[in-house]
Amino acid sequence: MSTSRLLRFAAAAALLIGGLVHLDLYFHGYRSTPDANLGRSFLLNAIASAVLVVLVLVRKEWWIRLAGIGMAASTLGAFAASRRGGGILGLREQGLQPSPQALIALVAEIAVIVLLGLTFVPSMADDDSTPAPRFLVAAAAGTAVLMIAFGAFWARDAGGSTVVAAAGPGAVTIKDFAFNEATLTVSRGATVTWTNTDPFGHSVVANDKSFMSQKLPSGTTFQHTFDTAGTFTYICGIHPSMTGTVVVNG
Ligand SMILES: [Cu+2]
Repeated sequence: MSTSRLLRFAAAAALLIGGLVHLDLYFHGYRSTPDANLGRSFLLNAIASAVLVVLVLVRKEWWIRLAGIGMAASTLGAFAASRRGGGILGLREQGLQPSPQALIALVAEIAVIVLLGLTFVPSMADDDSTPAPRFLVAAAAGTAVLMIAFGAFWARDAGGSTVVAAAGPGAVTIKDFAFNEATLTVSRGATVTWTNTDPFGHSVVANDKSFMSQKLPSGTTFQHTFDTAGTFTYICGIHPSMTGTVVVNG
């Protein structure tokens, strides 16, 4: 196989991994983010990745390879934007969270840029004029089937959560980027337990700072005992558009 074709083959594999990670994240949380455009951007990323995998595999035109680089670069840009300041589309993540998806996608997108970038180096652009071998066409078709299969699989199992939330009157479940119950009423002296059933980290931060959790990784809980009556509003410190209220009756 020619060097340039080998580079394209490896880049297509990296594009596929990046796309699958976004598809996974879409079905396991991000499709239910407060800002619907955030979820859509993950789905769009997966679809665009799948299309580019096929094109990069079977076509060698410079603009297709450039589109692959552009796609990976804009994904990295969005990744960086989500980790600084106010975030992007209501998403504010930290470092390499969610783990391990963030790290896998980061490595994959960088690999796409490097591998496709190398195809523009004249010494790498060896003769690649023979028609695409049959196995490349098969790999492209396999990619399309794989993306659809994973999408269908994840869409099907995304409904249920594996983490069982604490039962009882003083329980709030964090699921699909929301606090349930959004408004919880308890008696003074009650202890409220928040359980994060999302695959992503969340936190619980009172607007008046009277209670505040650390970042709660998936499956962990946070407790606070309400000793004074009143109405306490709180947000997720990572996704501030997630809001909840605890009403404490005297
Ligand atoms: Cu959150």
